[in-house]
Amino acid sequence: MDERTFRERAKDLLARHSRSRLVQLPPGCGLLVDDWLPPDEADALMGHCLESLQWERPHVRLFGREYRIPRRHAFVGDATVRYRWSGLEQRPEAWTPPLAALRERLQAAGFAFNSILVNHYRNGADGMGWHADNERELGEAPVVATVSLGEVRRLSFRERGGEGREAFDLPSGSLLLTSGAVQHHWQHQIAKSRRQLGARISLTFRYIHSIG
Ligand SMILES: [Mn+2]
Repeated sequence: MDERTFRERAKDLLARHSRSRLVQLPPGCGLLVDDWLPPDEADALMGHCLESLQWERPHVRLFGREYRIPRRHAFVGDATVRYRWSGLEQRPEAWTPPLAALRERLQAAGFAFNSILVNHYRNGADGMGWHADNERELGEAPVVATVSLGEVRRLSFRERGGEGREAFDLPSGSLLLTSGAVQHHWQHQIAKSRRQLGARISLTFRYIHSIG
């Protein structure tokens, strides 16, 4: 999706949510909606994900080294989608009704997705290092939607080859949408923390194209 279309659709959402703001990640941008889900709905969805999804902690290859990811993850999507990352090829598990309903809502706002990469950060010792969501199967300008549940964690951004730094504390029930240019020009991470932190789940909606 091009930047102009993203901004137009983001503006529609901005007008409908009082606790929302546009954030600049030049030349891209993001839309942060703090109250996308009411608290009780966010809690119920977190319980649903913990009970229903097939959680794994796979070993991945990164920079020639094999290690076990410091978090749990699950992958949900349309049956034909395949996700390749860090030497793995993953088949999705099927949409559950609550997750399908969440996708419908994003779709109604003009953002199409066919899968969710779900991460479970069990406590402050879990995290994710610097990276961009720029795998080839995400296409040229991938919009990513992140719905956060549970503990507030800080998502940090750093500009590639530049001085830009941004960070957002993502509350339970919030939605962060990032435009395609963000993945080209910025990296992001969930830093580990020495503080006592409860569990957080992030639902990261993507559109994965099939590549021959
Ligand atoms: Mn990511």
